[in-house]
Amino acid sequence: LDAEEELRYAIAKKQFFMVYQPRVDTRTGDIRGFEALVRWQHPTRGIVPPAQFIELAESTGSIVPLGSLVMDCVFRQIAAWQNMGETPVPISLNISPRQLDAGGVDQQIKDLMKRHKVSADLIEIELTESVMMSEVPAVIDQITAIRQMGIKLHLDDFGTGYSSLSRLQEIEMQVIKIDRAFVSRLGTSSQADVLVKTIVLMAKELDMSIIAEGVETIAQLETLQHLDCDEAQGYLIAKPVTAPEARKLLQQRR
Ligand code: G
Ligand code: G
Ligand code: MN
Ligand code: NA
Repeated sequence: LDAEEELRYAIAKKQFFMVYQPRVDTRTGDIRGFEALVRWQHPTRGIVPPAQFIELAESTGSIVPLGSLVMDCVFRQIAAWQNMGETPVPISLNISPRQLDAGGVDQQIKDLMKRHKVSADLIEIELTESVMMSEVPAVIDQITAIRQMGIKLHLDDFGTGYSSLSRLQEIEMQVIKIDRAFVSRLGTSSQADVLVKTIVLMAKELDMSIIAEGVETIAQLETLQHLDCDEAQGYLIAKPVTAPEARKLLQQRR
């Protein structure tokens, strides 16, 4: 099998599972939500991270059935936590440009919400700047429909693409995630600090909340508290963990 066939086979066999990385209130440390991240449970290679297959999935179109698998898994998990009586926090899903190009993502989410009795405040969607800058009407329509369902939109990897500020306002995203490239440079130069400070101020001005990604040190977290950044995510707080571990974190940390 070549890589493309192998991935298609893996999707058909559902060799994937989700891990969950918490994001916390910068001041209190309380868990405010989890980001769902896909992993490939490969029969011989072990656990394969998305860096090794998402690009191929996108270029071959396999991201569409894989994305469906991911959404299904996440909604099932939320329903399971609800049925255990767990006080829920929102779970965010990454959606690739290619999934929106294929269409129907809004309807898929609507159906899953209904089937699993998951309310709009428990699911959030992470989109990159390139998606947000799309001029394709069908893509814009899906994003608008998702937002109108009451689902919060995160602008992922902020600062790495080309967001136009006017477009930011138009689309009405609720959350900005500052890319870890900026977070990792915090404290190394006054310039890096000013950059993050400016992004935080801009987010507040636009009435968006702000999450710093890739927080790895206490110094970075303290700087983010000082800059009034709302939430933090990263290895300092927790690596992505399995669903049972995520539940344990939730019971300990809020
Ligand atoms: O988990 P990890 O940091 O290795 O993820 C790397 C990247 O892969 C993330 O930045 C994210 O954009 C992408 N990714 C992870 N999980 C998913 C998923 O379920 N769907 C999509 N479309 N992308 C994902
Ligand atoms: O593009 P996206 O933001 O969805 O990517 C999330 C990815 O970043 C996940 O694959 C996750 O494993 C990784 N990640 C999460 N926290 C950290 C961190 O503190 N440092 C680094 N280097 N990577 C992180
Ligand atoms: Mn993300
Ligand atoms: Na990111």
